[in-house]
Amino acid sequence: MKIILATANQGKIKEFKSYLQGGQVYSYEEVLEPFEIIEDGTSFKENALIKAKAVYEKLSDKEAIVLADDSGISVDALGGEPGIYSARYAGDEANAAQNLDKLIKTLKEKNLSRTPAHYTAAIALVCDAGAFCVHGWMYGHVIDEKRGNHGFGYDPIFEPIGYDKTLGELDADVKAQFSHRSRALKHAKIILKTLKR
Ligand code: ITT
Repeated sequence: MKIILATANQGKIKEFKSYLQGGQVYSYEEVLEPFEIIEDGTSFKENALIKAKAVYEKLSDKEAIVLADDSGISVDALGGEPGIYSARYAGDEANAAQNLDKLIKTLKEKNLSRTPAHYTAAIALVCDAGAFCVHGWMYGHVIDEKRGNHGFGYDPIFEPIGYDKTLGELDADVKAQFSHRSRALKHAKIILKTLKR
């Protein structure tokens, strides 16, 4: 089973490759010339499907399955922000560190030192049998300071429910047990089995 990941995010690629051990898993940049994908959907699901379809269209190997992940963090006290705009929170060209710093700054401005938040992942699968999408969530709190450097993106400020440590401080295998991405991937694996790939 050849799986092509329609993501350029190195943190996601690392997690997918570890969660899908045993399969032939490649990032799309390993098999295609780089090209821009415009994520103009209004939900995680729409954006995940846009990315997976864009990559599948360019592939010459139509037997492959493309997986895309659109994800983000939503803070209840900020009305769900940054949500689907998590990758662009500090501006269209912003990097992960700038997005994280902006969220910390916003939390401090609102005196939110520890407040409920959750991650969402929509995983789209596109192959010759059609297009599918599944979701996973991870609930917890965000804090207004960075702790630890494991994971990526917003992980240094996110404490999963039941932990007083951030994902930056916890080992990758702890995150793998209940992350939004691994939960969505459990559903995706059922579809992969049904497709007998
Ligand atoms: P691709 O579109 O190429 O996949 P991207 O980083 O732009 O890469 P998204 O549009 O899905 O991906 O944005 C996801 C944002 O949410 C991005 O800022 C991530 O850092 C953050 N994020 C998603 N999952 C995360 C996780 O498990 N840990 C930390 N941050 C995460």
